[in-house]
Amino acid sequence: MTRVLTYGTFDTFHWAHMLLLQRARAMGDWLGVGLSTDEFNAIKGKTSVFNYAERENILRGIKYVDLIFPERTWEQKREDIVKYGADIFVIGDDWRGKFDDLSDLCRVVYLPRSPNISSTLIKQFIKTK
Ligand code: C2G
Repeated sequence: MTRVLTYGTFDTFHWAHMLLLQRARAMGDWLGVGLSTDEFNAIKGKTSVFNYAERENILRGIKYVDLIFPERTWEQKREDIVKYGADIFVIGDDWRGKFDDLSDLCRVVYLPRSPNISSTLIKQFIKTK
């Protein structure tokens, strides 16, 4: 059984998030998602439109996602990989290189980030309405 982990805020859930989760899940038999808490978002310098509970509720409805757990720190990934027995860590290549240090524990894969869509763009578009 190949177990995959990914992490993110997944605010204003959109098709690129879905594509990422779909591709991540397709790399194995199980996908766990470390969902950034509102507090961790602040550490990441992000504010999300939807809070953790609302974002988690959306991910719960996605068939590619087998487990959702809070992402509270940058450092927890190593512990999570061991805890969940992850074989692969996947994330968009906007993070290319940033998580190579995990490669002693599991395969690290950076997937192409989808162009022309982001939670920021969606928020900006709504403001102009
Ligand atoms: N993503 C993508 N294409 C986009 C936007 C996002 O492929 N146009 C991917 C990101 O690369 C990431 C996932 O979708 O793999 C979630 O994106 P965000 O919610 O923006 O997550 P981020 O803020 O990058 O958090 O510790 C890791 C961080 O928590 C990642």
